[in-house]
Amino acid sequence: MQTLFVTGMTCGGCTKAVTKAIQMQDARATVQVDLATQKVEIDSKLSREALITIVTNAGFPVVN
Ligand SMILES: [Cu+2]
Repeated sequence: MQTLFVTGMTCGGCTKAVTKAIQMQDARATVQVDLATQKVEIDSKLSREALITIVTNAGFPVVN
């Protein structure tokens, strides 16, 4: 399980966009978004660096 803090997510559409962007690279990834805390928990074979790149490219800057 990897945790990213992601800015700019405001609604279910953003949640879906982040989830889909990750699942395009790893179809079996599970993604859990908490909009209130901007925390995204990801269970995936992808590296942390890859996940940060994917989420950032989807339009949501990653804090750490
Ligand atoms: Cu949204």
